[in-house]
Amino acid sequence: MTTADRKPRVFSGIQPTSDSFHLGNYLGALRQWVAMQDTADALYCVVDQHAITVDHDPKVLHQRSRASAAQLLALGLDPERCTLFIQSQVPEHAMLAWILGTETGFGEASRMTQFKDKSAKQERTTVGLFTYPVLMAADILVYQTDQVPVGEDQRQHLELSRDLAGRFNGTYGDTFIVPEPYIVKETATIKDLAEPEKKMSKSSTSPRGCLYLLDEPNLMRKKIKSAVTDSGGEVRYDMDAKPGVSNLLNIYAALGETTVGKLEAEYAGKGYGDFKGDLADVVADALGPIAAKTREYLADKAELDRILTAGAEKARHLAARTIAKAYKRIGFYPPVAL
Ligand code: AQP
Repeated sequence: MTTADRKPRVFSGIQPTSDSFHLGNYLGALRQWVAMQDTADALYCVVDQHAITVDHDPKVLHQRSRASAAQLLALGLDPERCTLFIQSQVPEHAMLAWILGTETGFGEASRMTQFKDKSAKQERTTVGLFTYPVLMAADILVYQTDQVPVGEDQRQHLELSRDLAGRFNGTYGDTFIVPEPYIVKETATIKDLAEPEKKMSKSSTSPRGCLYLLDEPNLMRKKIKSAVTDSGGEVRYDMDAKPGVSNLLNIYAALGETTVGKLEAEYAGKGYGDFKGDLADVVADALGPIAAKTREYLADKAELDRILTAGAEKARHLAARTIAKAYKRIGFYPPVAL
């Protein structure tokens, strides 16, 4: 079957490295995941194998993988319309990562900025953290993915995936689809609320900088109201001169389903106080219900795990086809059936 005969294949993953996803994850990626269920053949994955590239506690990792899946369902992923699974349940990702690692230049991998950032924060840096982008390429290529909805911070890794697909195809013959990034410009990088020159991240240095989807609505309101804004009281979009207000405008436009231009007109002549107060309500209304829905999914662990196992079986079926092709191309014997 060619790409023209089928819906575009979409794949993306998220790490279970915190108890709750944050607003950056949601607007940068997860909202697109939900929307693309209807337009694409979508596979979404909780990438627990990526999560062990930094220090972790096995028990906590296991709980967070399940809690991550529950949040994804609470956000609107529907197992009838997409394939949702846990990465480690599909060993083909790691099988392909080994092959792709042998195609990756050491210098090429050394240029990955996420490795530089994350290794600087760790006491102990591992080969696994270094080869993270190769595993990510395998995640994507093993499903013959057309589009990958991610935030801007993943663009460089996506480029590597494209390069590896093209290189393998050129050397061994057509094997992989070369994937395209799907990055929504307006929400490509949601900034930290306390330090708007940095991206919002769970490793924020300020407790008010990162807005978690499972925060209590009142805490969400407080975080928005105490967000760093800029000098001058004008609600105007200017990412260079007014990064704090511009970030809030992007968040408001995305969650309030309006545009930055309309918001600028609406708040002309009004101060930051009114603007932040209204945004606080928009955020709390949009995200507040997620916590209760997540708890509902977590209340029936057996059903949740059944959904994930069914997703992994579906995913594995597709991944095994690519592995068979790649193994043949590279000169391996086929994997034996159990
Ligand atoms: N601030 C952001 N703006 C837009 N998109 C973002 N993403 C992450 N932060 C932002 C996107 O979320 C998806 C999942 O990424 P991840 O698995 O790397 O998530 P994370 O580990 O939770 O990201 P953090 O918080 O940024 O981690 P640390 O603190 O470890 O660096 C991806 O599509 C990503 O682009």
